[in-house]
Amino acid sequence: MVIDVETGPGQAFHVAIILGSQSDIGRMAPAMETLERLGVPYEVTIASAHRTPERVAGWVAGQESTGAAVFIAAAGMAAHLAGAVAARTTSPVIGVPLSGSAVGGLDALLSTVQMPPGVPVATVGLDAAQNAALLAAQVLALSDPALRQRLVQFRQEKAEAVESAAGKLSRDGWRSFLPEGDQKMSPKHDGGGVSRG
Ligand code: RP5
Repeated sequence: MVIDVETGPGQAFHVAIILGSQSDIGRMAPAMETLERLGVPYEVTIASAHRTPERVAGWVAGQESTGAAVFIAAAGMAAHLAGAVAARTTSPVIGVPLSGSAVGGLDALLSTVQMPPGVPVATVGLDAAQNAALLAAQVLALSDPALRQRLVQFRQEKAEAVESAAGKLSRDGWRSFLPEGDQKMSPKHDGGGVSRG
């Protein structure tokens, strides 16, 4: 699948996303959504470092030849995928370790982050699909001022959400953030804070 958003002359680079399994799509959806929101072209595929190693190699080579500037590789369990991609390209590779295993994703985290010297993988947090997309977009923005401006706007929206939450807190109190049924939480369970309001 190729999503080509606002690509014009001089903007041929794209982000190449590889998922270890179709079972990873739900956790990685925020990466695709974020790239679309930022107007960043991307391609996405499924290939496994263990089940289809040749497909991984062929896809990475194909992506390099068609203008992939950054790779995002997401996998769970013994997550060798980001390392396998990094072994085949000198472009930046962002690894996303995925949770969901019997050990809660610690296996994927260590497999992705602990690369041996010489073949780096820029690892984001467990299931941190949006951060992977933002980091990839920031790399592309080094040579794309319009994208950089969209990233600035994205940060501004995040800041406004914090300002809005802080305003609600001082206006309506901390209980207003709790679900309806929990708003009468008794003082012994409220963390012991002293209210001056
Ligand atoms: C990894 O193994 C995949 O990235 C996935 O997170 C995990 C389980 O894969 P499935 O058995 O669901 O295909 O390679």
